This record gives sequence, C-alpha cells and structure tokens, in this order.
Amino acid sequence: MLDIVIIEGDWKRDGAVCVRQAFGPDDMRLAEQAIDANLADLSPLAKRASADDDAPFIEDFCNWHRIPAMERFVRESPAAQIAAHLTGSSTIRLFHDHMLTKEPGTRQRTPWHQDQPYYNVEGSLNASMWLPVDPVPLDTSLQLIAGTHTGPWYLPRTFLDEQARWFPEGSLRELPDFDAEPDRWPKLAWALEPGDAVFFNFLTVHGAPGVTGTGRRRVLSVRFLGDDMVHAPRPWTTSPPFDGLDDELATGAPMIHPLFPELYRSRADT
Ligand SMILES: O=C(O)CCC(=O)C(=O)O
Repeated sequence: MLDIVIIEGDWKRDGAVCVRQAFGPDDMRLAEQAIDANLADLSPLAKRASADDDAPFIEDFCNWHRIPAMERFVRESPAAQIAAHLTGSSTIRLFHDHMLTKEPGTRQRTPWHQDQPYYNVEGSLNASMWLPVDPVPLDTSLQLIAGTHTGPWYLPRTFLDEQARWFPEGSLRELPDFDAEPDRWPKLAWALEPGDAVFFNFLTVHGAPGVTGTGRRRVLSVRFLGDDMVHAPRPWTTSPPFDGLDDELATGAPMIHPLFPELYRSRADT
C-alpha cells in the first residue's frame, strides 16, 4: 500500500507531511460516519471551542470504543501503517481519536499550540493524523510551524481564555509570535481533498484558521504511539484525561494497556 502513497514534505526535517489519497472510499465513508455519529451523540469529554456568538467549533475525544465506525476506521484504514512508516516504528498503538468540526462561518481560529504538553505520554516516535472528510482550501487548512517538533515545549493554555491549566505559569516557555517573524518560523499548509491527510508530530506547533463560505470542516484526527512512547503521569488532568490509568501503568512504562490497542506490528517483529 505505502508504495503508491504520495507523501509531500519531509517528516524528519519538518515534523509534518501531507499524505495524498491514501484513504479510499471505504475509509472515507467510515471516517464520515464516525464524525457524524460522534456529533449526534457527544461524550462527556466534548467541548465547544468557539464563543456563543460564533458558529460551533466542536471537539470530542476517545470515542472509538463506543462508535463502531470510529473503531473500524482506526483498525482497518491504512492510518496506523502510515504512522509506522513515518516514525520508523515497528509497533503502533492507538493513543486516542479526536473529532474537530468547524461548522460553516466559524470565525474562531484554533490557536497555535503543541499537543504533547497536554498529554500523559512522552517520547518522540508518534504521529497525529488530521483527516478532513470535506474539501479544505489552503486558506482554511491546518497550519504547522516547520521544525518545531524538535522542541522546546511551550506552555499549553486553554484555547478560548488562555488559562494555564496544565504546566504551571512560568514552567515552560511562552509561544513565540510566529506570525510576526515568518522568515524565522516557516509555515506549512496544504489544500486537502477527501482522501488526503496531514500527519504531524505531537510536538509540532500547529493551528487553523476559521472557516469561510458555506462548507463544513469536519475532521477526524487519530493519535498514534510509536516505539519509544511511554507513560508520563501528571499531577493535573490531562487533555484528554485517562482516569485511573496512573494506578495501572508505572511512570516510564510502555503504553501496553487495553485503552491503547496495538494497531500495527511490522512483519519482522512478529
Ligand atoms: O482542527 C483544528 O482546527 C486544529 C487541529 C488540532 O489542533 C489538532 O489536531 O490537534
């Protein structure tokens, strides 16, 4: 399968690539069913990430175990194999699914951020897939800051009111003003058609504009754990939270747990 996938960009150098047309009609049908089923039945982890006077920007997390189409996409699509290829991992586990829908007219920008500092895992062999089921033009597509996957970690904040709910104020660097110095912080973005996806490292800084026009922007994201990813319990509630996990998995342990099923293992490793 991977022989015929077109990868645009340089994973090691930039921490993000665009993968063209790796997902066929069956995969896209499952992804769309998964998003629509999730929107129709939000979990307690769901949140609205836009203001009340804006169109809805709805996020939800960790629904694969209750939405059959989500689980089938995660297990049956080529996404985990692509994550293995990009990270050079022999084994890929699911970390979590994440649904992000901006309804038409959503002005809210997804602020620049890294995902890793919100999490309870550490390591460098990981990948997030960002798969829209609607066409996404360049000017509203996911934007990434090339090279930020090598660090440093920046202080994570809540999207709407910029609260430091995870690492305490002052304990990590503040995000630079990426937009003020475009030559220093090269941006990556791709126009995407259904079947295309962006893959990026958990530490790669990314954000996304609001949406224009009459189209929805429904995205299924899946987060994958490669060979060196280990448990990093935090004294605060991570996003997403994995309640009770700290009692079952030691600090620094590989993420071998039913919450994080193995999705891919290289033939050499079986
Ligand atoms: O879809 C978006 O607006 C932003 C995506 C994002 O932040 C993520 O996938 O982690």
